[in-house]
Amino acid sequence: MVEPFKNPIYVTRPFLPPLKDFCKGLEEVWDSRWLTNNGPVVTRYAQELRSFLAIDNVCLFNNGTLALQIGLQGLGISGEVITTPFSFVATTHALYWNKIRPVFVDIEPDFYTIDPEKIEEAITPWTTAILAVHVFGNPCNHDILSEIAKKHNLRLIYDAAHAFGVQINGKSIAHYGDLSMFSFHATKLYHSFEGGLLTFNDAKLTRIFDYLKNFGFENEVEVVMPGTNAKMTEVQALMGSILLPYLDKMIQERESIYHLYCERLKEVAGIRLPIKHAPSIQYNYAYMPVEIEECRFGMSRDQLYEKLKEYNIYARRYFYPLICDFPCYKNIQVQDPLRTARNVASHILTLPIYAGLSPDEVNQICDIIIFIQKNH
Ligand code: T4K
Repeated sequence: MVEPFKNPIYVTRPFLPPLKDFCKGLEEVWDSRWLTNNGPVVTRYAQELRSFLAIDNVCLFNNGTLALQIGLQGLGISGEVITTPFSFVATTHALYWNKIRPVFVDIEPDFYTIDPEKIEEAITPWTTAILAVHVFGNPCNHDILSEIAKKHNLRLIYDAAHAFGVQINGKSIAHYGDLSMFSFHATKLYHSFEGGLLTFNDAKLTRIFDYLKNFGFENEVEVVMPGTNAKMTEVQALMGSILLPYLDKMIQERESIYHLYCERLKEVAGIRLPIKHAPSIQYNYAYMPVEIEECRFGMSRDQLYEKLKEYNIYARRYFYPLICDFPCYKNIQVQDPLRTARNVASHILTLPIYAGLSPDEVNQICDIIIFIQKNH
């Protein structure tokens, strides 16, 4: 017999710094009375991110969705963009808000990132870019994607919402493609309450993004483009800045949770664990996705998901349904049968993982999963 958790165990919980450190930082904000509109904390935080990522061009936003929307607009993307349906809906919303038609293609089965083999057949005269997602922090196959993008003169944009802290051969994933967007939402491994970051190599884009996120203001009396309001606040930047030195520790904690899950669940029939990354990839352990194979596990993913709630465990089915199946996108014609994406979306379950989840709790979650299976 296994006991349910007394308190709910969610798929994630935000990491928080010591409250006194945050309050100390707030004193500076209080003293300056500068709360938003590119204040001193945001400016300093942008500089910290530049050195942390070893990249010259960064632009901060109040959330990842607006960062991506503005990124696409600033790059002048239009027409059709090839993207993945296996993502959070914001990936496609950012296209839609730019009046761009999403062209959904399949994902590959091991890391759930866009399948490069499906891209060329989806290119039309209207295609202007590829919007790929480093889903769960798994890096896309950049070498092949950039080759295709170059060959067809397309922009390569990464939704890197999940990938902060990921490195390839010691270099941040922020360096890849024409543009990357990171989300600093509270549910991410690293956060600024809410927040978004664009990283890019073309320095000329900085001015455009700065206009677009601040109503297009050049100065008090000139508006040079119809921008919106997407600025990060001082308090958001303060949280981001205080948390940056904790990033390695947060990743290490998640890494041990991840390995503990793998160790405990490897013998359980019908649970497919994540595939190991190549040694060149320093992964961030952003999510703990497993696939539940009904015939071997003995119950469906949805049955397990519901049953876990009885034990106070709130796993999530990221990303089900596929974006193209939401009513607002159902009218878009999809040529690709999306076999892998459909299969993954109906089997995926993301288990709780966050800094602060104790080994005892992970063991209890695994005991409960095994118990549910045996007693079904
Ligand atoms: N692209 C991709 C690939 C993304 O995944 C996302 C966001 C974006 C773009 C857009 O970036 P942002 O504009 O959000 O910066 C959550 C997040 O809201 C969303 O940011 C994230 N992806 C998505 C994958 O997950 P929900 O609807 O699942 O969140 P919610 O409120 O159900 O939270 C999940 C669990 O986290 C809760 O059960 C409890 C826990 N939680 C949540 C919050 C907000 C806390 O413990 N504390 C909290 O403050 O979307």
